[in-house]
Amino acid sequence: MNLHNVRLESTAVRPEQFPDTDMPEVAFIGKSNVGKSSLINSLLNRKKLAFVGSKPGRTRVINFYNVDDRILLVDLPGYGFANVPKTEQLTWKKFIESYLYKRTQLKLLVMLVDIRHKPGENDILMYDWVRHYNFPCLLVATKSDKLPNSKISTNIEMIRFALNEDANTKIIPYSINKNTGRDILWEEILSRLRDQGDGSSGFLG
Ligand SMILES: Nc1nc2c(ncn2[C@@H]2O[C@H](COP(=O)(O)OP(=O)(O)O)[C@@H](O)[C@H]2O)c(=O)[nH]1
Ligand SMILES: [Mg+2]
Repeated sequence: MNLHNVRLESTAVRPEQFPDTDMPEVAFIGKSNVGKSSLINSLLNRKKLAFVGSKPGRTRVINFYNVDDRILLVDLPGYGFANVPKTEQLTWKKFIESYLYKRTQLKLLVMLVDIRHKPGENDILMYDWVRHYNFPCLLVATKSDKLPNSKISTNIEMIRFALNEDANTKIIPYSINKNTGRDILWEEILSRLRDQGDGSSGFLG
């Protein structure tokens, strides 16, 4: 990845608007405000490509970022809004599911949780779904700069325990301010895409 050619490929509010490409997709999922868009910017070395909100946003769009015409990074709308009407939540759920269930280009999920907090009910539901379908997924604990270093491993263990995972499951602490985790996450993403070995991923090597 040389990241020379990074751009917004498309923005979808309906499944018909998902881009018609055969690039492998890596989708970022997690609570609203957990840092999905920031993480995408950080991975891509861009400051303002993906929209970062100071308040929990209510965007219901899916943004696809084209990375060197090799991969699409997909910024999914966050779950777990307070004060969102049930009908709106249901629409959101259906939209996300239309992506997660049907998108054959989707090769890997990156699920984000805030390193400071125990994963919530929605995180656990999401992660149960991932496990149920045995979906390739990397776990990232965001905002690690907000914790003293001495607490990082304790909180990683707390998250691991809440998600019912064992010591073999990597959870990558990440800080967009300190760039912590960036190299490891890129490595993991590329290696997981290569491992898919579906014949179309050879170009990643
Ligand atoms: N300190 C710190 N703040 C972060 C980090 N990642 C995201 N944020 C902040 O968290 C807020 C929400 O980020 P955003 O990327 O919009 O979250 P999204 O709703 O999941 O896309 C913004 O104010 C970001 O600046 C991080 O690693 N460290
Ligand atoms: Mg966002």
